[in-house]
Amino acid sequence: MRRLISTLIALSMLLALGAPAFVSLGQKATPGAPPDRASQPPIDPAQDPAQPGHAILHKMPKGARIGSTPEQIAAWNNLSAADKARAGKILRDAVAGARQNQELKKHQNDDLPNSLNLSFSKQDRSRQLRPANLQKKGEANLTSALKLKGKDRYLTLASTKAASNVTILKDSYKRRGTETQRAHALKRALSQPFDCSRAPEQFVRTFYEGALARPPHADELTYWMDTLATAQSNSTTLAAVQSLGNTLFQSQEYANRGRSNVNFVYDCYKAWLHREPDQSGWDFWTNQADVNGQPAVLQAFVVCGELSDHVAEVCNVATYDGDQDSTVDQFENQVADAFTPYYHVSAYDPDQFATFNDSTSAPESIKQLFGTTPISHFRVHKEGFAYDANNNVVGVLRIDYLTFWNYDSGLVSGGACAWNLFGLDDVLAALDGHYLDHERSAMLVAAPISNGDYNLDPANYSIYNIFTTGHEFTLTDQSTWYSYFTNPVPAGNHVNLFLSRSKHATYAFNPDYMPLTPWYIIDGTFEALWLAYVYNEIPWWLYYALLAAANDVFFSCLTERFTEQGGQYALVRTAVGEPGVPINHSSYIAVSTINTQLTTSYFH
Ligand SMILES: [Ca+2]
Ligand SMILES: [Ca+2]
Repeated sequence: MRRLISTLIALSMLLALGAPAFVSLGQKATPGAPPDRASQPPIDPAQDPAQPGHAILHKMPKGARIGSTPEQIAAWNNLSAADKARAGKILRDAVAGARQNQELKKHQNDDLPNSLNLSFSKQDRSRQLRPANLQKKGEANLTSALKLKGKDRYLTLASTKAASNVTILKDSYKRRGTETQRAHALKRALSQPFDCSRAPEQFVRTFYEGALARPPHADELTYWMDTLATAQSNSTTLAAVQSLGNTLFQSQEYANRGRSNVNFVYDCYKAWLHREPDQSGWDFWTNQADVNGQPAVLQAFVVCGELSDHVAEVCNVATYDGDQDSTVDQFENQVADAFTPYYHVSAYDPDQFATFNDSTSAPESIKQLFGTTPISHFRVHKEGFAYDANNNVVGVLRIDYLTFWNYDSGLVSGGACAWNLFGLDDVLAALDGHYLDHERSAMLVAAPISNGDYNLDPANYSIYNIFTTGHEFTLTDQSTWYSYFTNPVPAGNHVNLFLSRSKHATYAFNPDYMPLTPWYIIDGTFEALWLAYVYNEIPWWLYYALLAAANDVFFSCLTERFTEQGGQYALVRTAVGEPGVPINHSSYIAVSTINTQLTTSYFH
C-alpha cells in the first residue's frame, strides 16, 4: 500500500520538479547561500545532513509527487469556481478519511531509516559525520541510551517529574553493586557550608550588565570565572575583580557607548557596587567626573570599601552550587560548553533570539534581543548511574539547551496555498505564528565514575543520546531521538543543529521543505484521490487539479523552510539552574511553557 523512496530520490525530485511548481502556486522562492566550508575537510554531499533534502525523513505515499507537473498545475488553474468548490469537498473528505485511518496512523513511522548521519563540529569548526541510530517516535520501547547490565530491561533515564525513576536507578545499582556507597552518591550534598552570600557567576555577570548592558559572551564568562577561581585559591580575589571592572570600563566597547558623566556614574554603581546609586553619591561622583574626568572617578570605585566588602562575600567558584543539585555550577558550565550545539540559523529569519527578565510572570517579558546570533540557556541535571556497552559504571547527565525567540512568525509560505480546502485547521493552528517561541534540544552524556562518584572532568564525558524537537506537544510534533549507545561521541564534538526559518524547530539536518502534516494524513489523502480516479468518481482533469492542490499544500505550504548560511556557537550561554532553584536571574523557568520542557521525560 505504501512505498518508501530514498531520501536521495526525494532530493533529486525536489530539485528537479519542486521549485518551479511551488513558485507557480505562490510560494516565494528564496535565493540560496552557499555554506561556509572553506577551511573544512571535504564531506561527501550525498551523506551530508547539511545538504537540503538529504536527511529529510521523507516517505513518498503511493501516487504522491513532490512537485506538480505543468499539466496538473494547468488543470488547477483552469478550474471554474464551481469546480473548485467541488475540489474542496473532495479534498476535505479525503483528509477526513485519512485522519480516521488508525491502521495508517499506527504504521506511519515503519519506514523510517534505522540510522542517519549527524554532523559534528570541533572547536576549530571542522566537521565530521557520525552515524546515529534513529529511534522511532512513539515506539513503546525506545532503545535507551544506557542500559543496566544483567537486567532484562532497559533503564528508564529521565523523568525529573517522577522522582521514582531516579530511585530505580539508584536501587538497581545498589542491588547489583559491591560498592553500595556509590548508590548514595546522588544524595551527598556538597560538604562545604557557605560562609558567603554572593554567587560568583552572577557577580561576574553583574559587572558586564552594569558596564556594557549585555551579558558576558561565553568565552568572556569562561575567562573571568577561571580567573576568579585562580584568584580565590591565591587570595588575590580583590585584584582579579578590580581587573575585571577596569577591563570593562576601559574597553573600546564601553567608550563606544558614549556615556555622559551622569550615566557613567550610574554604570559604576551598577557594575562595581551591584546596586542603584543613592542620590547624594550619584551627584557627588558626577560632579567629580565633570571636574576630574571619568578615569579618576573609575579609580575611586576600584579602591572603595564597599567593593572589597562585596568581594569578601563572593562564594568559591570551585565549590559553589547555586541550583542546589549537588553539582558544582562551574562544572555544569564546563560540561555544557563541552557539548554546546553548533547552530545553523536560516538566512532570512525574521525573528530574534531573546533573553528574558527575571520574573515568574507569564508571558515572559523580553530583556534583550540579539538578532539571529544564537543565544542559549542550558540546564545540566544528574540522572543517576548506569552501565555502558562495555559494562563500565557511568554517571549520567542530561543537558537541555534552550533557544528562546521573541516571535514565531509562522509558516513562510504565502497566502496562495489552498490549505483552506483541506480541513487541516488544527494543523494550521499548531503552526500559526505567535509571540515568544521556546525551542530546545537535549542530550544524555555520561562518563565513567571516579572515586565512586560523578566524574568531574568534562573531557571524560561522551554523548549517548541526542534529542531534538520541533512543534513539541502539538499534532505536528517532529521530536527525534538519536542514539550513540555503542559509539558515544566524545566531548569537544558539537552537534550541528538547524533551526527552521521563522518556526525555529530544531533538526539535526537541513529541514528545507520538510512536510509538517503528519504522514498518515498525506498518505491517506493521496490514496483516496487515486481511488476516486480509478473508480471513475472524478474525471482526469479534476484528478490532476486535486494532485496539484495536494502537492502544493503538503510539500510546499505546510513545510519547514531553511536556507543555509553556515553555523556558529551560541554567543551567550546561561545556566538557568533547576526548576524551583533558578540561578543567574532565570526565574522565568517557572513559567509553564519552559518548565514543561525541563520537566518532561524524554528517555524511556
Ligand atoms: Ca549545581
Ligand atoms: Ca543543574
